[in-house]
Amino acid sequence: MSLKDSFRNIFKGGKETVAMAADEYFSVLLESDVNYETAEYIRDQFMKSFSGVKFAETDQYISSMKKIMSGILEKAVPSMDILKTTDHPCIILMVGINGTGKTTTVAKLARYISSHGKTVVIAASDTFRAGAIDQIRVHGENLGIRIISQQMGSDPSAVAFDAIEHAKARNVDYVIIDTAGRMHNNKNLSEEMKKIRRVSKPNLVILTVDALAANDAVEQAGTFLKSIGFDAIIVNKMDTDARGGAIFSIAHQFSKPILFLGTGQGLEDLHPFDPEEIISGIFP
Ligand SMILES: Nc1nc2c(ncn2[C@@H]2O[C@H](COP(=O)(O)OP(=O)(O)OP(=O)(O)O)[C@@H](O)[C@H]2O)c(=O)[nH]1
Ligand SMILES: [Mg+2]
Repeated sequence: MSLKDSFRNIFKGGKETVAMAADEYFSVLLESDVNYETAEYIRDQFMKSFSGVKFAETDQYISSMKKIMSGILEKAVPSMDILKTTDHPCIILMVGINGTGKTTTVAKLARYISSHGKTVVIAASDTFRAGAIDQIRVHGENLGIRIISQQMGSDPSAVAFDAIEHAKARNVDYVIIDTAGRMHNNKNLSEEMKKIRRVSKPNLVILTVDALAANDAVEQAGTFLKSIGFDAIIVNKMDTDARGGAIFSIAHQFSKPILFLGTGQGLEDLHPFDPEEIISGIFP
């Protein structure tokens, strides 16, 4: 059930104490893929907003929840605009565990940037997975964007380096580097990622997370944060997250800006992160 529907069901039983309402909200949050720490934070804030009060009106409960949850998302609104950069070329490194939508997001971002009149080159630095180079090449052909690649198994850092050299030589505005989907606990892959980072000196490292993986995503991203580091997040597969709680965990746990939301498999399915849109979907 969606957060919106579950929240609506809470007060069907009639008048409730603040503590009862807090507990009900808490269980709904957990059931809707909000992770434990974030749900606890919300409950604490809720209790605080009614300190010294035993009973309140349902409307007051709703409006307190709305304010707390909206505050969580507001903190993740980016202050930067990737179209307004002074770096030239601006080097963007895409990282994330396998299947979270890195390659698709590289293509979506390239489309977004080039549709605003900037030039882009893509580095096919996933030389690890069979088919990865062809996948990004097809996107490049569709978009009319140059892909720099070598054969499978070659050094991903060398591919990134080539793409950056290409951009510098031809005055290309952006370099976007796709990388292999790696397990966060795979040490060799993690070392390789650090090497790509060292060699490419990115201006922006973007982590992709999968809204469906919800609590896993938080844990995975946490491991990434420690080992590689990232500057911003793109949350993918928002279109498939029926419950809608994951975004709150992601926003609350990382204190990193959420640049965009992936809302489908198409290359145009990249939406700016807009807390108000999400909040009004939950509290109509
Ligand atoms: N519904 C939906 N599907 C998505 C979204 N983003 C990516 N996908 C799909 O998720 C699958 C994996 O996407 P990829 O871009 O290949 O993910 P990846 O992180 O590059 O995967 P690896 O390279 O294997 O690590 C593909 O089938 C994509 O079409 C999204 O926002 N919504
Ligand atoms: Mg990929």
